[in-house]
Formats: sequence, C-alpha cells, structure tokens
Amino acid sequence: STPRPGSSGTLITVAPTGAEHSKADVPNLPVTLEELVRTARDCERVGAAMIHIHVRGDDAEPTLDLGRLKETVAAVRENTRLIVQLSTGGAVTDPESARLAVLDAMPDSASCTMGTVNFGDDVFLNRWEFIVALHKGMQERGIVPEYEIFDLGQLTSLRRLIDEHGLPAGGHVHLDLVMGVPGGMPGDTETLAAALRLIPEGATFSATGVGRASLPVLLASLSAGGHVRVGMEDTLSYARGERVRDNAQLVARAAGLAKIAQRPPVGPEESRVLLGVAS
Ligand code: KMH
Ligand code: ZN
Repeated sequence: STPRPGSSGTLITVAPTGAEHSKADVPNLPVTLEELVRTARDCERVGAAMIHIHVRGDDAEPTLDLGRLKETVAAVRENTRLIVQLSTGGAVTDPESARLAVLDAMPDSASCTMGTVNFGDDVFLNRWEFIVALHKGMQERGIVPEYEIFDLGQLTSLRRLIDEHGLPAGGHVHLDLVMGVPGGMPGDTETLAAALRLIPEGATFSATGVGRASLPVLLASLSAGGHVRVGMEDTLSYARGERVRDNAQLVARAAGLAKIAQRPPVGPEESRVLLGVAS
C-alpha cells in the first residue's frame, strides 16, 4: 500500500534533460549520449534509483528516433544499475505513432500521461484511445508504466484505465504527480493532499514540482510518504537567483532531505522490487 512517513525509503528518480530546454540556453543540459551516461552515473552515486529519459539528436533537439532510443537504453544499462524509464510524452509536437513506437526500445519502464493538458502556451495531447494503446503496449511487452498525472481528474482516468484494462506489467501501480505546469495542477501541499485521496488503493506515488514548485513539492511528498523526482527537465534553478550546476546536485539535495525525513534513498535493486520491474 501507499508508504507512510517513516515506513519505507524514498525512490529518487532523476529527469535530467526533458524536451523543453534548448542546449543553447542551458549549456550544462545533458544532451549527448556521453553526457547522459555521465549524468546517470553521477546521479546513481548520490542516490538516484531510476532515470526518466528524453533523447536528443545530433542537433541537440528532441528526437524519438528508435535507433537512438535503443542505443541509449543499452548504454545506461551498461554503465549503471538504474531503472531505465523512457518518456513516451516526448515533445508536444511528437505524433502518437512515434510516441507509441518508443516502447519498441524495450526500456524497463515508460511514462504514460493520463490525459490532455494545457502545457504553457501549448497543448500536451493524450487522447483516451492513445492512453489505452500505451497501457496495452506495455502490458504486452512487460514494460512497467509510470502514470504521469498533471491534473487531479487524471487520477480518475487512471482508476478507469485499471478497471477496464487491468493492472500493468509487474502487477503494481506507480504514478508520478507532475505539479506546477502552467495549465496543470498547482505545486503546493494542499493539492498534493487532495491528490492522495484519489490515488488508487495499493499504488505508490512520486511527485515532481516544476520550476519554483520543485522544493515545496519535494518536501510535501517526503512528508506524505511519497517518492520524488528531480532534475533539469523540471527545474533549472537550485535556489533563488542560483542556477542548477548539474542534475547530481539536485539528486544529492533530495537524498539529503530524504535522510532527514527518516526515509533514506532506496537503491535500484530495492526499487525494482517496489515497482515490479524484473531484475
Ligand atoms: N515533454 C512534455 C510534453 C513525459 O515525459 O511523459 C511531456 C513529458 C511527459 O515530459
Ligand atoms: Zn518527461
């Protein structure tokens, strides 16, 4: 069941790159395979157990090229024990067919966003039919989903998905509350508390605060018994007026706070058991 404060450790996911920031604006964003592997190693060393990956092409722009995705999964597996999660969210411009084909790269885990949401000035489209296709595609391949929740109604959709189409591969439901996206739910303690009431029985959750919601959401999730996601996909600011140095800096801070909360980081092996990911 949902972990309660003090009752279990904290699974830290790092989301190092995302699809929204440009390398030109953020020179320390990991975009090449070499940069990504180094980031993955550094983050594992300071407490990450899972990595949420968006891949970039030679031009440093987001891509869903299958060859590059496969090469990335292999390289991260070779160099770390991290659970490898690929994003099927991609960039807001990516077509459904390419997002679905991400599953053919056979990661341990993949994201599955539970509804359409305004995403700043854009629309992040996730039709019901597409969500079902992703869910079934992962069931067929034995890939463990992480359901991405950008707004509270998407938790209702998650319950419907499980009711109508069964449990995911691994038999366990894990979701990530993505809070503070302009157009989605706000990143504050009250909203996280409201979400807790809607999370399916027996599910585990992590939470991610975007931008200035990063620290409030991290602290709220730790105190609510949740897991956490941090990384440069979600925030480029470490503190007021201070830019993030690298992803490991964010993971190290999350690990330190998790220890203070008496819920120290759990390693990749224990996290595999928790999520139902095969070793
Ligand atoms: N890049 C966003 C449009 C996911 O990775 O699954 C979607 C996103 C969610 O980042
Ligand atoms: Zn993402």
